[in-house]
Amino acid sequence: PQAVYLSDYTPPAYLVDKVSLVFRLDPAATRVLSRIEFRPNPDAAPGQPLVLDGEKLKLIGAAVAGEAVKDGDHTQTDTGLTIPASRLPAEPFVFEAEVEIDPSANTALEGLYMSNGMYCTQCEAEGFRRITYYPDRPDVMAPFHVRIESDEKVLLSNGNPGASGDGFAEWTDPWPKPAYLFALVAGDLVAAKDSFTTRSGTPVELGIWVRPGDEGKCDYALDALKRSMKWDEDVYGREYDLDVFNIVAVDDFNMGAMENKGLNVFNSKYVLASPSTATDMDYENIEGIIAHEYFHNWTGNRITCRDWFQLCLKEGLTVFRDQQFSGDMRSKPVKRIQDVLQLRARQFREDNGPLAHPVRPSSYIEINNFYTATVYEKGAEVIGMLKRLVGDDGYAKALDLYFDRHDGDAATIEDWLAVFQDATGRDLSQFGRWYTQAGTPRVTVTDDFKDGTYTLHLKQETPATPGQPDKQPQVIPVAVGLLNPNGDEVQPTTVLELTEEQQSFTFDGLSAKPVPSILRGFSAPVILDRKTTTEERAFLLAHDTDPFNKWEAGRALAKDVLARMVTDRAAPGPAYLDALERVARDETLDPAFRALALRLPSEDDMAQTLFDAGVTPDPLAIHDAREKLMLALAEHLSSVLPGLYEDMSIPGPYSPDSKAAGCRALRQTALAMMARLDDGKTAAKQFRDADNMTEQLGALGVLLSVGHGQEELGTFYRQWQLDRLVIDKWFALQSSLAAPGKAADTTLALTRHPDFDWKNPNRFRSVIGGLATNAAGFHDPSGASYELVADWLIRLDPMNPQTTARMTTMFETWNRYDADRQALMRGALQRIAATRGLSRDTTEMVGRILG
Ligand code: B3K
Ligand code: ZN
Repeated sequence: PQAVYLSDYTPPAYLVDKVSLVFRLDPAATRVLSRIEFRPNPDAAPGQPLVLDGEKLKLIGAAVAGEAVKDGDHTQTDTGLTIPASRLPAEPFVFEAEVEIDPSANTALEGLYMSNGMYCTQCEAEGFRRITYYPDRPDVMAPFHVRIESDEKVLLSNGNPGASGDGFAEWTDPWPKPAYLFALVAGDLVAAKDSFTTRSGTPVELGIWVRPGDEGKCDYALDALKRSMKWDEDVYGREYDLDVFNIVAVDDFNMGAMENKGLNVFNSKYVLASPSTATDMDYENIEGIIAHEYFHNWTGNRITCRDWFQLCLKEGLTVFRDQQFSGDMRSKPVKRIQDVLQLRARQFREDNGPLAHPVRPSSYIEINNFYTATVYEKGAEVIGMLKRLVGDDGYAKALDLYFDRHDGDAATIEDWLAVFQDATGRDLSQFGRWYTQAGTPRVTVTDDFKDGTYTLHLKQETPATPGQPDKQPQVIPVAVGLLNPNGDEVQPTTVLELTEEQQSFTFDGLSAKPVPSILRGFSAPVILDRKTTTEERAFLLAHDTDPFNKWEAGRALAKDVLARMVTDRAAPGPAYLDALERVARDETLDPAFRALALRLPSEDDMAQTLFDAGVTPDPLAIHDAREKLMLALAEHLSSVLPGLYEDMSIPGPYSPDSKAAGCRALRQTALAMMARLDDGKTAAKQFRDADNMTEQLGALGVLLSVGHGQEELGTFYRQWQLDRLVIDKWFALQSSLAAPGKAADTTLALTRHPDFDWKNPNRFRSVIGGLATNAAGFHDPSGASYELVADWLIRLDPMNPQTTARMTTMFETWNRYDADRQALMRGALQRIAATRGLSRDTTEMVGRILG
């Protein structure tokens, strides 16, 4: 397969002034009639052929300027249609085509496909070319008019509704958009409706479209949508710009959701919620994803990307915005901690392995493989750093300028940085390296104290990554505060700008050597390396005024303890246990924060931490140590836990609000520890009594993790067998919590369950992806799990390359492990690579992982 390079970018030869489409829907033979008004691009070389993308299309007929295009007038390949310049008028012209497509055969879930008998589309990144011939690239933007002809009850597309009647509906989207934002949905749907009036007084009709029977599960999503619309007005000054905003829930979907203009399409998992079927985490995800897709209306749709290398322009910024929103709706510190946990679990992991790539990559084979944690989450961190460096006012000015200057544009990262330079006067040339250099910088800190002056010596180093052996220093905002030995803050948070490879920063007039609190709020996506003592960590856990670093101190303590348990079989010492007891007892702390502080680092996180420290991680030893630490902690806290468990129970009906969810999170943490002492009795009772999914599923998970719960699994299944989303949880729980030696067999048995509908991405991810989160089970020394996963990826690939390719990342950490596991993992990957007819998506991923 051919790679595409950023450096090869050329502007489109033809621009589009208007698109009109007619869809005659039929499951196996849908006709798409297109009428496209083209005009030569004044910024491109003249006299070029018209190159249209098109895949899996049956061309019925085409015409240029009203004249049929005959054989020999054009070249048709399986990737598109080219009409030579000699056949094109020099002036604007109309291209028309009729094609036939087969949605029922579309298992890749890209383009127009069917899910549970309903028609839906997914066009980002390059799915529109499976609908009709078109210049399928984001820098070609045009208004669309769509007519859908079908007997389906509900016919939806982008923009505002137009004429409709028996068997047809028309939609007009006045806002120029790239084809990847096109959407069409048709089916037997019902809507939960509401409305929102924008701040300038324009009413917007809101609809969430679901299958009949699900309309009662849309309240939370609707509420989250209204809060998102209001927030974007209040915080970014951005109003919605159409008469309607529709969301459709779809069961078969390759990812979370899609921001199509005026018609978002969602994985039903991120829309539907009721207290008895959705967990607190589901509610939180729904809120965040509804917001994310809505915010794309300005950051992504009104201003889009010039080319797919600029993906972080819309994704990094929109993630940053949804994180801000969730922080405002819930607890800012807790949200920050959760985001950093995610960043480390997904992005640091990626950055440390063979798939490391810059936030703005410079080449790709399959763009769908670059919707990564680096583009999204590190992309958001980069914006957080920009904001820190230019200040809140600078950020606000820059964003206003961005919207003013680029509304309607397909923009680049250079445009984005220029806006910040112009609005604030700050030179951002060095900052630009955050977009082009891959790898997680390591910042090493040493300090000294003399005559009242405290000095921090900072050193940065970014490791080599694939294709990038040498790195330049980046500008790293390091937020620092200083505490007196008595616990008072003597230096409030200040941002040090580390721009050189090594730099020292001094603080004068101190009466004693302070305790530094470094990288407050996780002010940069780096690994902080500083030799320190258990006492100092316990001190910061007790006294730091920065909630992130307070949590971080506890986390570092836990990691130290766990590492020593793994490497030296050391027992957990009192410093750690006492420090956590103080957290557990501290009622001034937010329950959600306490839950996070009491939770142990994940096994995968520990594997990475040990690997970073030069130790080859043994997943079984890590699992064992973590279980032991959990037990030690439970024993140490045995007098606190029952009270905590009781205090955190909330009377009255379930409410998904963040305060209640925080109490339940702490209660769940207590329950997990108590199960180590009472053999799961409290959990079994909670399972029986639960009136909401958070507590029911929480109890079931705890039971499984202490070797019980078989009976409850049966009860749960019988109760929920008709609810797909709940049964996904039932599957995921079993593969992710199976005891290490039983994980492969358990997962194999699950794949033989009659409800294992492997063609449904959610179900496949629950079972096979669940095994990936079971670190000790996945890395079974026999290699049985690796083989099982490889078998299933090989089976899924011809059906659904995108989901298959994404899931190969289960193997991205192979180079952390011992020689035997490395050989087994590489063997599984090679077997996938050797599969005849492997998709280019999976071929690219496996090739990069093998290196
Ligand atoms: N933009 C979509 C992701 C599309 C993925 C294509 N493989 C969802 C989002 O980030 O909002
Ligand atoms: Zn997005």
